[in-house]
Amino acid sequence: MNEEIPRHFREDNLSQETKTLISSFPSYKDYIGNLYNYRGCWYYPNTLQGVLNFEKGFKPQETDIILASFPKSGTTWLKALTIALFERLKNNSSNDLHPLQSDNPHGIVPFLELNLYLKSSTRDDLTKLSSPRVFSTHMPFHTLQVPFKDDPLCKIVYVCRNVKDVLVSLWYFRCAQLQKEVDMESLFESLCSGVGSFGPFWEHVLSYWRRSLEDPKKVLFMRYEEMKSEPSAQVKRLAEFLGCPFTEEEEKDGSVDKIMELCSLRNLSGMEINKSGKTCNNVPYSSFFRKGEVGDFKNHLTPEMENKIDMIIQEKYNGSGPV
Ligand code: PAP
Repeated sequence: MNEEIPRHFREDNLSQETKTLISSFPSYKDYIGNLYNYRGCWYYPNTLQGVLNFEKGFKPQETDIILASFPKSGTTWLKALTIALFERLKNNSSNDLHPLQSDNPHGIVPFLELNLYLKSSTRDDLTKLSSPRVFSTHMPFHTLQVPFKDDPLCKIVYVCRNVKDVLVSLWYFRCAQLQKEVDMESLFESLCSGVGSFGPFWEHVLSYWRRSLEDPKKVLFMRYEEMKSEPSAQVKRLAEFLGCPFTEEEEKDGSVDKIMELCSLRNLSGMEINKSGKTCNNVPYSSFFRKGEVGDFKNHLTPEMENKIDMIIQEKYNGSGPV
């Protein structure tokens, strides 16, 4: 298999146990490689190994914070905001380099299944991390909660985005990752059928949406579109949920605006580290920043594609979902 393909797509990291296990799982070969269905969600093989390693090895702490999303829904932005919200509580001198200036949000907040647990042999000692530990995931809620068993769940922030913009964003990202033109029609079909990495989209969103309704103190459901249309209110909402609300003084001295500016796409994408750096899975940091607009799908999808997606939304959410 092509070594240039990011590691989490490949299948060169499977234990014998996993090879045996997945041989009975539903599978599908797409334009990147094999996908396997585990607990109702589709994964590339090495990613699935990461999920299994996570399920077995992760020891949750009540103070943990997990940032969850379907890919291309605003993960990078949510990570940056969370980092900035906690960083402001430290009394660092203004000469100190802000963490967001020295690393990409994905380098600071690692993915559980895609980074920390991707390799079965080398695992960082996560108990050494200071509290609150902040992690991220693209796994659906029911898989994320496996290691929690009956323990109280830690705080989870889920960011959701209009599926049509997710599709377009994913298309650009895949073209950048694979360094070739990916067929939009196939990506569209895979999103609609649900047979794609971390799919189906609808069940993913619903898993967190339902939990956020049941347990709003533990699961915060955010929407990319609301973060764009009312950033200040959404940043304050996030800060409050994370237990670090803005003080009156901070609100007066423009701290909310400063955090929004620091985490803006324009500012982050202009930083040297984001122009030249790469993730540990060999993905250029620059590919996480593109237009960041709501409704870019109008420039890419045909009316037929839009209609089909609208019909699926209607069927899946039946008027009582998150959108
Ligand atoms: P990931 O799931 O691979 O981590 P994710 O960050 O969720 O990706 O999504 C990337 C999208 O968020 C891109 O959208 P676009 O393709 O429609 O442009 C990217 O531009 C957008 N994005 C990244 N950083 C920000 C930011 N700071 N503010 C707003 N949007 C952002």
